[in-house]
Amino acid sequence: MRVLVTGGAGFIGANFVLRTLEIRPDASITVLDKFTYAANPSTLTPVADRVHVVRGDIADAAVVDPLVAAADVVVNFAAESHNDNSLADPSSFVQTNLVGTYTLLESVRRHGVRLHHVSTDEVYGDLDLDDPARFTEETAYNPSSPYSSTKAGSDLLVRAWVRSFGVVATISNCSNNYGPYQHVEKFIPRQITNVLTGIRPKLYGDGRNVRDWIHVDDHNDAVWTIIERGQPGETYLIGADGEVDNRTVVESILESLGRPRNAFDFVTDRPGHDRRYAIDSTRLRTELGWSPRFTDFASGLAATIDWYRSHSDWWAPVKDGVEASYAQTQNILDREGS
Ligand code: NAD
Ligand code: TDX
Repeated sequence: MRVLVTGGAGFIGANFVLRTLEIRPDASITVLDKFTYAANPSTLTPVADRVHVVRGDIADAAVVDPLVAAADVVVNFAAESHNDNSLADPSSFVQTNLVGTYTLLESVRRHGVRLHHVSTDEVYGDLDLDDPARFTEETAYNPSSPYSSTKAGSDLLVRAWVRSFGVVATISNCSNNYGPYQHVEKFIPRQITNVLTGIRPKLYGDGRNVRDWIHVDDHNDAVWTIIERGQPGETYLIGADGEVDNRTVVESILESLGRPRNAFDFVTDRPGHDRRYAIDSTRLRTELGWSPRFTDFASGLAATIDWYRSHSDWWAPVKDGVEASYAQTQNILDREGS
């Protein structure tokens, strides 16, 4: 199978490439990636001789078209993915998440190629902490941020191209991923690398917001399950029953690294901060037979902490810049709040 992986140099896409080489050695992989700040070229260096890497933009039809024409399936991981960045400047989110997805859709339509579109549970908005409900495939879209609204828009484009033009596509909406090769702007790697570099972890607001954590390999195995067994035109939710509040995550990281559990700071909250996400993945489990392998978040987190501890060469070059940018954002939020 010839697989075009867009966004294959980012966190989840690169893990998808590495795992595919392991479990489907016959697959022929091409990566199309713009190599924004979020990509780390060194992630794919060890497999450079087994993957064809193209530097380019999913919103550039001239680049996209020949690559799509030469593929059996396109798996779209390419996106602007960080909520905090989308609050500072939404423009690249509109461009990549909406115009980029549109460009891919027009190309798979022209060439009759199958698409799997990777999306997020954030399209459903948030839940109260005490709400017994979880998101299902039937939950109404209600996104909160520029990031999640552009992801929601991209999903709706895919659905419309399926219905109006007969494009063969599936969509998955997954919960929060953790694991190796995640950019240090994101919550878990930020706090691990903060502790490793002598900075106190930073918790937004009251720290009680809940995320539903899933290991990135479980997400990517689910994506393969949907590519192979999913019904064209359908949406599948991916989650591993991993609800944990942010404060508990930070306390676990501190404890694992031998620091007092209270050695963190509360900082000004993210504007519009979603309270809780929770996925009901019954459909994926019962209809397609997928189940997660990493069912113990504590041990998955411990392995992730070990990975960051032993791979400072991967993250250290960008750590100071990320923290400088967060400090600037916090100053602005503090000024606006006072
Ligand atoms: P990431 O930011 O780590 O990686 C995104 C990749 O896309 C980067 O390599 C970047 O260079 C590339 N890219 C950005 N704009 C591009 C463009 N215009 N053309 C080509 N490449 C471009 O993101 P991630 O965390 O790996 O997320 C991948 C996908 O999974 C996204 O669609 C995201 O919405 C979705 N998702 C992420 C999570 C999560 O917890 N991280 C959860 C659910 C869904
Ligand atoms: O320093 C921090 N302190 C903090 O308390 C950071 C960076 C985050 N947080 C909180 C905000 C969230 O409640 O931690 C939680 C997780 O934050 P992020 O890592 O920014 O993730 P989130 O906003 O939940 O979105 C993630 O999951 C869904 C991904 O970034 C998205 O791409 C994906 O769609």
